[in-house]
Amino acid sequence: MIRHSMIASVAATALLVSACGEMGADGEAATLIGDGGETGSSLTLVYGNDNSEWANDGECDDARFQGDAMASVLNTDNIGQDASDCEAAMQAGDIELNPYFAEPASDAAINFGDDEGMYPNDDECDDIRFTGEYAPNLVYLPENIGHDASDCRAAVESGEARWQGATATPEYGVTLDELESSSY
Ligand SMILES: [Ca+2]
Ligand SMILES: [Ca+2]
Repeated sequence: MIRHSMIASVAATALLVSACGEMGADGEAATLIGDGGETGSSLTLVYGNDNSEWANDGECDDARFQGDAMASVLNTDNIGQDASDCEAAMQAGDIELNPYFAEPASDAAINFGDDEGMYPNDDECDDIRFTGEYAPNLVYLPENIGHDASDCRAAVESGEARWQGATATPEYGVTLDELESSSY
């Protein structure tokens, strides 16, 4: 799988999160469970690169995370592109993985969340944790992570959408730069 080869190649900048490991009593949010139906295995969380325009500004701009060291305004285009800031904040204990990105043991175990996002019930899965052929045409907002449950559940059940989870190289959809330089 693409994700596994990618993980191997960037292991040097990665944080190993064990499903039963060192994150401590409140480590549930950062616990990842291996895919392929296995439980109790570990998965490597890849921070990615520093290509974001907000890299190295002392705040984590990657919407996969949450906590005190997060930037106040997030944008999904920065997922996987603010590695140094986010890794430093994680090591300092100032951020954690948003629990919505924890790897489910199976599709049946996905926590779809609720319908409190910006675009519920419009027959499009607007949560960047999922992808599919439709994804390049969507504008993803951090506000929809875990908050477009009915649409995304239906899309997964129909096969239109699939889980991409905490990958550092998601399908970003229409980015802000593209929006600003076009007539979207
Ligand atoms: Ca940053
Ligand atoms: Ca929707």
